[in-house]
Amino acid sequence: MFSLLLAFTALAGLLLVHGQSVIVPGAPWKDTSGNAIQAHGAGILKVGSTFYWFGEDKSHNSALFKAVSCYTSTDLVNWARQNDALSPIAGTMISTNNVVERPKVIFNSKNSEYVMWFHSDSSNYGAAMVGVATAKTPCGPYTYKGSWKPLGADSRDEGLFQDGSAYLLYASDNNQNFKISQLDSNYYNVTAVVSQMNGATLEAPGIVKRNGVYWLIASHTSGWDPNPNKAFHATSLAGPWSSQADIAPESVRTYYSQNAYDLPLGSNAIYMGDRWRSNLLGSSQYIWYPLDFSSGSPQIVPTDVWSVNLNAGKCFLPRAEHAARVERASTSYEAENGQLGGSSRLLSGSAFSGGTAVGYLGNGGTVTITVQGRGTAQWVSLYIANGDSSWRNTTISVNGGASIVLDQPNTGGGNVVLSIPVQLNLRSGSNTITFGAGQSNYAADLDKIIVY
Ligand SMILES: [Ca+2]
Repeated sequence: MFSLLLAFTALAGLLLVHGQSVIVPGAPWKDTSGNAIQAHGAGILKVGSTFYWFGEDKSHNSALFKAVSCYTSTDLVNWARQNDALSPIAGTMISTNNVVERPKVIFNSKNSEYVMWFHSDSSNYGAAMVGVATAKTPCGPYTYKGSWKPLGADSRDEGLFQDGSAYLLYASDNNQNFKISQLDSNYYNVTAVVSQMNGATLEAPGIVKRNGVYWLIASHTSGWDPNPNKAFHATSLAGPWSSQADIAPESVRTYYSQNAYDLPLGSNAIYMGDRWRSNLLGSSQYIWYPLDFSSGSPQIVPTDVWSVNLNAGKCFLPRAEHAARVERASTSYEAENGQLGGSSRLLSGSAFSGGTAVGYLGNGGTVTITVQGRGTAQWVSLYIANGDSSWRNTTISVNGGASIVLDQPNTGGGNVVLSIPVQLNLRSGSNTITFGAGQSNYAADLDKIIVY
């Protein structure tokens, strides 16, 4: 298991003005300059003690190419934006009318060169190519070498894996067959398919090697919408690959995310996914969770607020059930124990904590929950159910103050619960938090909240 110890300093440092110390999946992530991190479809490269995060800049809320961004961090929490690693070139396959997705970078020691591979496509995803670019420094800027179909076949979602040699992992043949192909010694092209999973319909691949076993983690194909990502294992990259296994309960659709990268950490790993928001792509969020291998098969540990001890190679999980271990405990409050107002009412459901949630919030229905605060800004996770096919939102008012609006994804069913974080300023001692007031639309059903 992951260490369940919580360093006191992890929460004590929560509000450092000049640095965050915790990872909050699904929150708006800011860089060290205070701007939204734009690095979707992530690829991570480690050079010395520095992590480089490459990704798609979707600040223009479009799938078309704007830039491959490059961020640096030494703690996986505080990220500084550097120069763009790759920028559009008119008249090529990386123009602003093209698609550049899922950039991944590896180091080629033979040429002392960083090599970036990405999904290179036309605006209608009909070209289905890989693109390659190179640089002498991690953030580049990279020099574009070209785009093509590897070995003449489609390549859309892709990743790279290094294990002595390097390999391209990619969705091929109209996303029907999944392939792993070896790269040449320069990492400029592929040489041969080493494994092919026919009919696998996999996207968004990553591989983690553990104790001689290769674990392929990938989603299936459902466009921007989430699906239950799966794990496959083999003792050789050439296979045979196992049948698929769950990395999370199927109903939660990988906690509304799609795999982007899987970063080894000690004997476990970190799952790094995207919560795509197709109609507002730049607001797509990052869902990073500990990936626990202790059961023998990788399992996401859904943790609202957590931290990483890179020296120990461990994730720290300040979960409510372990609150007794920590001085600044998180506390769970059932919504049904709050004060219902207007047309809100109790809902029964086996997925709800205590078997009950509060529904019909918004459009005249409210619930007010009294919580204890520490006199500072604190993370609060809302456990919600939204059975619609689209997102909802809720107003939140603390101690009767001005409301903020928190977006609430569809959870995949009215009896499927996901947690959504928000940071609220709480005073020391008792606070009231009111949900759903002053909005004409319905908010998601509220099961409980956890105050961290
Ligand atoms: Ca409840």
